[in-house]
Amino acid sequence: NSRIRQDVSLIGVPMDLGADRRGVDMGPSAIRCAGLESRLEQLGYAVHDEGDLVVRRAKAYSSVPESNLKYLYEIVRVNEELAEAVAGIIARKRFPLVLGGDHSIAIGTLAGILRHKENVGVIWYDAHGDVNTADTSPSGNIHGMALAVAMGYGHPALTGIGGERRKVKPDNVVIVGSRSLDPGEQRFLKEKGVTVYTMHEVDRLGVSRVMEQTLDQVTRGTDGVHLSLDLDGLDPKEAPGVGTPIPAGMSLRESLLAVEILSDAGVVTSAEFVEVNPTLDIRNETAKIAVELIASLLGEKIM
Ligand code: HAR
Ligand code: MN
Ligand code: MN
Ligand code: MN
Repeated sequence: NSRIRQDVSLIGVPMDLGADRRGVDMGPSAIRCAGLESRLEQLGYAVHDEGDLVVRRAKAYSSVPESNLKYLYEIVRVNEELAEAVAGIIARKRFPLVLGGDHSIAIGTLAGILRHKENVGVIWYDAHGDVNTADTSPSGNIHGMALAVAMGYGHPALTGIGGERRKVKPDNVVIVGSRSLDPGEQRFLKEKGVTVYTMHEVDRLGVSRVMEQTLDQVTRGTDGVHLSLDLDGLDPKEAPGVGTPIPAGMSLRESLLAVEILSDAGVVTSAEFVEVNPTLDIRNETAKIAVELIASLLGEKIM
């Protein structure tokens, strides 16, 4: 198999504030219940479970007076902690595997990674672009802004997470599987020159070409590759346990192929699996899919 030659550190982030919808905070628990740890141990990994970060429940709806950003300061606090934790895991030479939680946690994950890496390549597997800012967001939900923030665009409280630090360069980002991009996001992505393989390109080129081209892009001039996989990238018929399902998505087979291609390339240095919402799921199927994808990413083979 193509195992990564590192121990794995698991960290859960029971965050739902970025989605402004309860349930996705139970994602880490559901993914653990689906047997993640034993599955990785069967693959030969030493797994260090760092536990879950604490996310304080907001007493009442809170947004910042001067903008529509919901739960800004608690999201900042948790992401600061996550950045610290991820940087520590990398310092100990382990592979960081972050379990969400809503996608706003990618801000902290990437901030932690960028303490150690100059230029990280990012594969954003998602039905959405998550490149809104307060001005373009239709919802004020920070999970729809995470990728823009990682590139340095957004409210200073968000872009400042992790201190004065490097940002992800637009040229090192590839979005795969998108089929719901707000008008402001379409403009942003064109303006910054981010590579986007929408479902249209996936259907035309096929997953294998898309992933090969993605790999070319994210490894050119980078010193690591982060996979940020939003389970809503998959078709909701197969992965129903997500808060913002969009039809006509990546199939489970296509998604497995995508992570297998990444595994074979041996370039992924960190990963996160986000947006599993067990309250919307059917018999924990979406969490089980997350476990299948993680196992394949980390080298599990059919034979
Ligand atoms: N684009 C919409 C917004 O910004 C919806 C984004 C939300 N959903 C996610 N992110 N799960 O991938 O509000
Ligand atoms: Mn997302
Ligand atoms: Mn999404
Ligand atoms: Mn590059």
